[in-house]
Amino acid sequence: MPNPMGDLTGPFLTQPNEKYDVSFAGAPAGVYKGYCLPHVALGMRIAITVQ
Ligand SMILES: [Cu+2]
Repeated sequence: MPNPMGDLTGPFLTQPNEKYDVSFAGAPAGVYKGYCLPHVALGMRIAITVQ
């Protein structure tokens, strides 16, 4: 991950159970915080823990 402070973007999912994969291979262990752009005004946040 060359720019861990940049946007982590993905496809816009609109149907239940849709998914996409993101690799954190090689990323330092820690908690990576982010938000859901369509719902940021509603406070939707994420935290991904890399162990
Ligand atoms: Cu959302």
